[in-house]
Amino acid sequence: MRKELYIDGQWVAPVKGGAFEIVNPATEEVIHRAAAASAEDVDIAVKAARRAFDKDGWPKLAGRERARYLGAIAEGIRARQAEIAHLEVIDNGKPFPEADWDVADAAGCFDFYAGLAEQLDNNPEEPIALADARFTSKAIKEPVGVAGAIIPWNYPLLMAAWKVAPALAAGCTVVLKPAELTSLTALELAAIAHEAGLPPGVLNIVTGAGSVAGQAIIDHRQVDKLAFTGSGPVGSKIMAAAARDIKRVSLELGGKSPFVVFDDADIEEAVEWIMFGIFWNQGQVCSATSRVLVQEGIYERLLARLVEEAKKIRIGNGLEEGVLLGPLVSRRQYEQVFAAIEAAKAAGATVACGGKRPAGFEKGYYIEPTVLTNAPLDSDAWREEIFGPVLCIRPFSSEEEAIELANDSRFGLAAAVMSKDDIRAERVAAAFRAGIVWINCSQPTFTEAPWGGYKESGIGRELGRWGLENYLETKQITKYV
Ligand code: TAP
Repeated sequence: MRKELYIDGQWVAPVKGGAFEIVNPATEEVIHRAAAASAEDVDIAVKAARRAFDKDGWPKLAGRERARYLGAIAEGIRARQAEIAHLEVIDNGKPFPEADWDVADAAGCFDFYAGLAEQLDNNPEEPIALADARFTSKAIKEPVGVAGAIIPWNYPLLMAAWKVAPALAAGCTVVLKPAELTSLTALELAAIAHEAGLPPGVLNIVTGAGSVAGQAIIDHRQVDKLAFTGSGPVGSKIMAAAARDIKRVSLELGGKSPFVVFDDADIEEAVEWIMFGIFWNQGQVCSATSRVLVQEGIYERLLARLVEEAKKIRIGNGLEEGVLLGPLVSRRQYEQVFAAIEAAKAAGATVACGGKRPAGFEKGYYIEPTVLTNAPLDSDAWREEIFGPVLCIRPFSSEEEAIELANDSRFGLAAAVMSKDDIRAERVAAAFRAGIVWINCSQPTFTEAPWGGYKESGIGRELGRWGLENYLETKQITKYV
């Protein structure tokens, strides 16, 4: 494992020589000491990215040439899929099959954007019909420049892929900072990009603290665009920093996403999707459907089945076979989630199941799958992101009430509805104020489809062709003929 920063195509020690420890959340053991980048290191990385963009010709390469590098990175990830998934488990805590899936998806993301890079060659310009015949005009797309990407710890490699792949496809160069908690697979990505022969400076990966390395990226005058996934407060800081020199910004922030289940839904299917929607990745998912609304006719039966199934979930070290729920990512996250459960109880919520540390674990940041009922509508438990395996559930009577409750949130990342009545499901889907809507399921995510939120859940869309647009400018060229 690497103990250095990847800057300008080389592994380098941080200027000030700092380091920080990475802990396995299942064992609480220190598994790595990573390099802590300072503002000086970030400055060197940004200048390398600037040179690669302005002078070395990365943006001038044909899309198909950039696609070859992206394809090679995808291949490099696949060639070491199991090894990288193992790192993700010991770093983040998630069960191995989930990590394995994430790694495969990250490779798929590089392949997808390789395809879009090639397509840029096919549509280099769009003619514009002008009313004034003395002029001709066309629009072309150009890369934004140097992109600063800051990512969270819940999907470490995948979040890196969601930002690096479209940025490189568009012709941008990148400085990426992973979360301190989970830096290991980003360093592997740097090694893979290096093996793929990516030119120096095109991708730079700096590990380190958000308040130091992250802040230095967002403050840097030579960064043209910031792409961020993480918490709302840091998202606000990024917008404020970007406002100073009008950097382009895309933000994917948190949510408190509703899942509306009508009384014609199959209870077993609903329970399965509800559990997937909140317990996958220990509930540390921005789009987790953490507020479940169930029509009153089936509420009691569904709740009973949900509690029964939640209690059966096998908890343990993500490396053990059959484990479905691993530890939370860090002691801090674990304490925050417990504090949220305690606050929910104090506000009047009832713990239908979970709410405790599971028995038999001496080490590790484990929390039982938790279902809360009676959380008051004005409580933090109902309104704020908990980012753990904690679900709030309540009954509703009418479609109108369900939509009102679902949309009564400052967030608008995702929403789900389940009903056998297709017309009703489509109607409710249309009424949700959210960027991602699932019908009869929760959480399936596709590289081809736009991902992002309404309201305080963010700005801009990642993935699909929308993800590429984040890294492109539009230029008008008009000629007097
Ligand atoms: P954040 O602080 O938002 O961390 C996300 C990223 O931003 C990390 O790489 C972090 O670096 C970096 N960062 C922190 N301060 C920064 C600054 N001043 N300038 C630039 N970058 C900065 O999230 P967290 O503290 O890990 O988690 C807190 C809560 O955020 C969670 O409980 C959860 O509710 C929410 N969260 C949401 C998401 C998604 S996907 N929406 C993901 C993670 C967390 P370091 O961590 O290395 O310091």
